[in-house]
This record gives sequence, C-alpha cells and structure tokens, in this order.
Amino acid sequence: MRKAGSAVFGFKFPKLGFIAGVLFLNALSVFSQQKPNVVIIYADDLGYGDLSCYGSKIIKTPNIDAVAKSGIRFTNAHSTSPTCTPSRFALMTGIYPWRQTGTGILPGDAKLIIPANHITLPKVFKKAGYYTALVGKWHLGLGDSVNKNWNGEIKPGPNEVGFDYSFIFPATADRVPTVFLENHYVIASDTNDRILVNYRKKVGNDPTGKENPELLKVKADPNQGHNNTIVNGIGRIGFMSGGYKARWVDEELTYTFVDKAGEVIKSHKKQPFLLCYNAIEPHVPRMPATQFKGKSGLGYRGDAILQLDWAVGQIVKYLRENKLEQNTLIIISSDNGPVLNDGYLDGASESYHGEQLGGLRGGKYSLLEGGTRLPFIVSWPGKLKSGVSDAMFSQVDLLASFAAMFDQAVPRNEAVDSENHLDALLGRNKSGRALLIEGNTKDKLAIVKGDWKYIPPGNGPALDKLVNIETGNSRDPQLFNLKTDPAERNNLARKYPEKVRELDQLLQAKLR
Ligand code: NG6
Ligand code: CA
Repeated sequence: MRKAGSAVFGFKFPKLGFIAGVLFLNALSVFSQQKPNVVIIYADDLGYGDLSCYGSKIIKTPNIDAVAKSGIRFTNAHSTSPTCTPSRFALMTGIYPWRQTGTGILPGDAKLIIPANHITLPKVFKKAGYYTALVGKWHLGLGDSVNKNWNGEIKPGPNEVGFDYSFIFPATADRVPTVFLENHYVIASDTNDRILVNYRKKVGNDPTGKENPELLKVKADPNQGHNNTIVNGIGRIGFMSGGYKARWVDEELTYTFVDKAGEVIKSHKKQPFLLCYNAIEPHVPRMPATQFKGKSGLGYRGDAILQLDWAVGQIVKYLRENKLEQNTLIIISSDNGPVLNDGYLDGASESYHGEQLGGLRGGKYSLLEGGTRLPFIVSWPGKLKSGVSDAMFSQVDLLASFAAMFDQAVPRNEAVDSENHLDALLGRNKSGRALLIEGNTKDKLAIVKGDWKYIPPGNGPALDKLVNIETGNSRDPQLFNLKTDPAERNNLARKYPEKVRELDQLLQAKLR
C-alpha cells in the first residue's frame, strides 16, 4: 500500500485563554470528526475565461462567483487532457489517460473503459463511509461490449466504478442514445419500443440531419458531421431508433439533473455524501431552457453558461436549506478548455472573440494552456479561508488527496499518477505539483515543470481548421515560460537548449 498522507481534521488555533480554549476544543472536536460532504461540479468545455470570477467582462456568473468568493480560486489548475473522456478517466482512476489505449473521445455505445477492480475516486469515499452519487454526463462507456441490450440491464457502469447511485446520460449530448440511465436501466425503457444504436450505419427510419436538414432547429456545421439521427430537432452523432418515450428534451436536461442532485442532497442529511454533478454546459448542442435563451447576449453558448450558473445556485440552495452548507466542500471545474464552433452553427463564433480563454492560447483539443488550464474553485465555508492560489494542481490528484484526507492508503500500483496535494487543495500551502503532463495520447504530450512548459516537435497541423483552434503542434521544439508568458507567445527553445533537453528527458522517462 502507498501511504497517501495523514488525517487533516486538525486545526491550528489562535492563542486563547485556557477555559475558552477548552470549550473551543470541545466544540471543535465534535465538528472536526464530522466528515464534510463533497460536491464536485464538473462543467463540460468551460474555459478559463468563461466566468466573471475569472475575469470575464462579457458574462455574469453570480452563483459561481459567490462560491469562489467564499473559497479558493485556483489560477493554475488543470484537467489532464484537452478532451472529455481522457480527463474524466484520470479524475476517476488517478491514472494519466495516455497510459491506457482507448481512452480517447468515446462513441455513445462504447464499453466501460475503467477497470472495475481498480481503486477509483468514488471508492475512496465509499471506504470512508460515504454515500456516493453521480448525476449528469458520464462518457466513460457502459457494459462490457459495444453490443448491448439498451432495454435490459446495462453493466458494468458507474455503479461498478464506485457510485451507490447514478443518474446519467451515456456519452455527450450530441451523441446517441439520447436517453437517461438510472443505475443499470434506461429510464422509460419499454421492450415494445426497442432502442437500437449504431455508430456505423443507419438503423430504423428516423430522419437524419443529412437527409432532412429542413427538420433541424439548429444547423449542423456541414464540415463536422452531427448529421445522423435527428432527436428533438437536433442532428446527432450516431444512429438511433426506438426509445421514443425515453428520449430526452435538451431544454429540460439541466432541470432534470438539478432535481436529481437535490434529491441526493435532501435524502442524505445524516450520512456524509459525495455528489458528482457532471454538468452539460457549455458543450454542444447548446439548447438552454427558455428561462436562459437569449439572456446572455452571447448566443446559446453564453445562455448555457447562465444555465450552468443557475444550476450551481440551486445546488448551493439545496445545501443551505438542508443546513449542510457549512460542512460541504464544493469543487467547481471543467473537463477541458473552450471551443466555439464544435459542430453546430449556434452563433458562438460570432459572439466570442477569445474572451472564453481568459488570455490563454489554444482551447479544447489543444496542447496549449487553453486546453487544460481551467477554472478550479474549492469552497468549504465552515473550514477554509478564502483566497486565490497559484499552486499547480491537477484533477488526477483528487483521488490521492481525498485518500489522504481520510487517512487511507492507495493500493500499490493503482492510481499511479495521483499525488497527495491536500494541503494545496485546502489552501494550506501553494506548493502543489512539481511536474505536470498535459495531453491525451503518448505521441502528443506537453510537460510543465515549475514555470517552464515544453512541447516536443510533432507532425500535426498547427491549426485545427474544423474548430479554428491552435493545436500547439509545431515541427520545432517549443519552450515557454508560463510565469512571464502565460499566453505562450515566445518560444524560448533556441535560447535555452539545456532546459529543452532536461524537460524532454523528464517526459521520456515518464513514458517508459
Ligand atoms: C468530437 C465532436 C465534437 C464533440 C467532441 C467531444 C466531431 C466533428 N466533433 O469528435 O462535437 O462531441 O467530439 O467532446 O464529431 S468532449 O467534450 O466530450 O470531449
Ligand atoms: Ca468536454
């Protein structure tokens, strides 16, 4: 067993009078034995510059800002990867996704990619006596093969990964099947209304975006697909038939997930809980509820961020109403950086002019900082001092950090990339990680050590034309000083060849 660290429910006290001190200690020991509830709100494609608490001047996110104000706002926190599945894989397993093949963006019928016998983030909480719940997007595969009976029991999935309760959709909102699963079953599944899913060829007779574009309420970018089965007036990736009673309405998705989050909170006032709320915003297709449509002045992408902010406000309200706010640790972050046109012509490209990046370069799919440096907010009103932290923190470290909080050892050879940075997470120091690797696959990684970032030479294009995002690829080695040049404008590789060599060797050593 790898020792993750020691328990942390201790406090540092100011000098108090003896009696006051004893009283304080007594009160505190009762409080400090109480484990905090933990709510992880994980947005989808939310960029470093997308929130007003991260400096956005074009949108107001008051509910998220309030959480940030009471907690710690990180300025150098990262997902492991610039896309969803690999970042989520790392968050759950404590393993960099490039160590395992098949951890790229998954189709909606993929099988589960997390080994069921492996330690995971929710299992750490379960071992500590928590009730563990997942609500929202999953995108880590379901079942043990691509072929599955969507009308039957579907496992392994989130429950086998460590969640006592799950209410999810399988992949992304732009991929079929457009249905909810509660634990092992599709909601409103009916054997007379069989759900068929296929990512290679058309199944059934539903219209597709390609054949019937006149039926679409949001146009798909002709260069990016999203023109298979139409559900709720939106062309999706992949073909689907049946499940007509089970199909979701995009405008209602967040209401449904927020309601489920509320149920989890209300029914677990006595037992500590972990709630992973995997938000849908602002991933495509952005189809916000009427309440938010047209309200941001930034097209549906901005409206979706208002909807996300509302969802955070509701979750905080449920905690407050159930008197759980003081002893609940909330984390708000995102799985990868921002993108404007990710397949639908919904006005995002016309409404934003780089603001979503908060001064960084790149974005979703990119090795530049815009790909993985993300909003990361931690609050625990009864416990943490508020502030801003520039500690380098990676989401892959949540597993070992929470294991340390519960004084648990991480099994040997599991969660191998997860480091205990609980002190940085709780704002007790700002030291964080010494070394960070960014990327999805072994052939395309960047490494950060302290202020320095190195991207090895690669063959791909410098610009991903489909999404109009700089990839970070170059045929030359690239070296940036992130402290003086967070926007990665000045390539210093020629000036500091020994730094390039050092970082290159460090990266190669990690890959072995
Ligand atoms: C891409 C999709 C994009 C989005 C992404 C997944 C195309 C051309 N683009 O392949 O629309 O669905 O996958 O996003 O199909 S993620 O946030 O889940 O990684
Ligand atoms: Ca994403």
